[in-house]
Amino acid sequence: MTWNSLRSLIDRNDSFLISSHQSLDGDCVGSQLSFYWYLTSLGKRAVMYNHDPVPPKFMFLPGAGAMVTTLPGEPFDVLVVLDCSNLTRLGWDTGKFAGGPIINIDHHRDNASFGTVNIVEVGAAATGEIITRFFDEQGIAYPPEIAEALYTAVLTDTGGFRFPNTTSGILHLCGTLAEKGAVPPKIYDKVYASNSPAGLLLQSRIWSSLKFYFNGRVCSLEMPMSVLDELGALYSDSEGMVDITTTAAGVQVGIMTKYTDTETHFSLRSRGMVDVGRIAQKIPGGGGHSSAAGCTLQLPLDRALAAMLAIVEQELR
Ligand SMILES: [Mn+2]
Repeated sequence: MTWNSLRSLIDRNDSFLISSHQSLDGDCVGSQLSFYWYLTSLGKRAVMYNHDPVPPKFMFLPGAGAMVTTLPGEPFDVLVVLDCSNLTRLGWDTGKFAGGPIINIDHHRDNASFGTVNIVEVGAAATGEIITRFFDEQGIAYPPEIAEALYTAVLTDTGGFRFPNTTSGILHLCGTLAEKGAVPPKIYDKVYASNSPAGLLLQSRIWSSLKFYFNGRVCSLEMPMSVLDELGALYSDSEGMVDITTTAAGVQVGIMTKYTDTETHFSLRSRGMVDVGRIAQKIPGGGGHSSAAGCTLQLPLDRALAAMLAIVEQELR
């Protein structure tokens, strides 16, 4: 039923602008590449535009070089928003699409159902999972490079098959993607073994900030944004570090801050006992999943961290 409304909206229109949330992750990139392929295979005009550039580790995916960070001047019939819970999180002004058709495909539970067609499955491990099922259930045959893009989406949103969303269903789905041409060790190598020297130096600097709170139930890391320029490292070089904070025995919540003099961003992780999505939602603009979420406070690090720790403390077991 839902697929029908998606397909008929696509059939009725000719041009599509595809976008995802700020700070693109593997699910954003893989979902966009697969949906872009689908639309262009139908003879539609499509552009992938995002507020942020593709992180270098995802540039191995064929077509990633076509993703742009400048909003094209020409009009589009339809806005396609993938893996993004609301229009604000896109990070760019969607005003010119107001009142027009919007396709919204996502798995974030705080999705605002802002689309004309909303395919929001909070039980899906990744937006790439939803798109894979769309292709498979509709008999849409895709080439190996699209299987690779979709596999990357699922791999990264399951934390490399570590998060609680790693179910037998998702492993079967990835098996299907491997049969269709995704090569798991190649993709693992590109996504998780692609550190630059500057990236490793950045990580060593961030590790030196490691702290524990509340009898070891909370673990935190800190990254001043100024260190990126100092070391010639990229924001994305710190990705995944917050996931390691919750590998210490006894840690219930992992926190990573990224801060300037006036603003502190929090990445939050849980190993299951605490719902960090609920914590992030207490901050305006914050949100995410129960095991991985984020929010930003317009405060310097010390005051922001004190405020966050006070909220987290109430949720600890
Ligand atoms: Mn996702």
